[in-house]
Amino acid sequence: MSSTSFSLEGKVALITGASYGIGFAIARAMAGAGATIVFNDIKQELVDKGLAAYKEAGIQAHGYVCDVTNEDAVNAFVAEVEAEVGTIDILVNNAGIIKRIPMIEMSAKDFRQVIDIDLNGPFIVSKAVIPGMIRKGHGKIINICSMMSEFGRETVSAYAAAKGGLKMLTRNIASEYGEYNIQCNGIGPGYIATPQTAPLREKQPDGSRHPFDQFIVSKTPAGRWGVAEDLGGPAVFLASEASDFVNGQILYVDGGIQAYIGKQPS
Ligand code: NAP
Ligand code: GCO
Repeated sequence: MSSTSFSLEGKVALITGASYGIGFAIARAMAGAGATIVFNDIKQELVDKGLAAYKEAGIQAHGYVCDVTNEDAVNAFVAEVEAEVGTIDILVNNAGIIKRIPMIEMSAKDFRQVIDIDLNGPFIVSKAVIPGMIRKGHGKIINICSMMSEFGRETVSAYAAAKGGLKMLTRNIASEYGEYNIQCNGIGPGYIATPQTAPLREKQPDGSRHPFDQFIVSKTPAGRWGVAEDLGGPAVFLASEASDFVNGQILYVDGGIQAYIGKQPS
């Protein structure tokens, strides 16, 4: 291992759904390691908001409007990136949604939408990007999985099914394309304070903390929610040459929540 093993200089990194949240934090960390940042979102206003945020952070990012569930749009988007920026060396399948609905109350339409974005999306984007990685002779794919790749809980059946599937898609891409020097791994964030989990941290009418907020903090050895920036270093590692023999793994960045029985309620 050399001093440049963690460098991303000269690499083009596509992070999907990265106008804000975890995707933005991962992109910012990768830019700090030298990568050229490309991101997409489904609305021009969000892409513009993201471009402004990257610029404020001193990052000259390339933003595109693209829905990861639309295969024709994704193929056109990737071709545009390859023409305008360069062949994609690093792909972070970050775009995702969650719908918290008790399973027997959830419509098939809602279930399908979560699967479409959180599982079909990473398939579609990876399928579009891998041929370029094969031509280049290397590639890094990082799928943003979840603790729900391992656990279930009330109201998140579609999300857990999608993220469980994404864990196995990660292992399958690793198996099928490892021979082309493409490594595919996952990052499994714990509970991270982003807009996606804001409903779980809302103050109660009496000013007390949300019960789920108290639960997660009591189950995390660090005694706190993660922040998006906690994911930057692990993502740079999995995007760099330092992880060239790491393949098909899910790296959980959860503050130890999966190792801990939890603190006795006070
Ligand atoms: P977030 O704040 O809700 O951001 C999700 C991003 O994905 C948004 O920019 C969203 O754009 C974009 N997106 C949604 N659907 C899209 C589509 N069809 N095409 C393109 N972009 C799309 O979520 P986050 O907390 O940063 O989470 C990012 C990833 O980490 C997700 O995959 C999530 O499942 C995963 N994760 C989150 C946590 C956590 O605790 N926060 C933990 C584990 C895993 P719009 O705003 O336009 O919808
Ligand atoms: C939930 C949360 C979780 C987190 C994350 C945990 O409702 O349980 O949204 O799903 O987003 O996926 O790793």
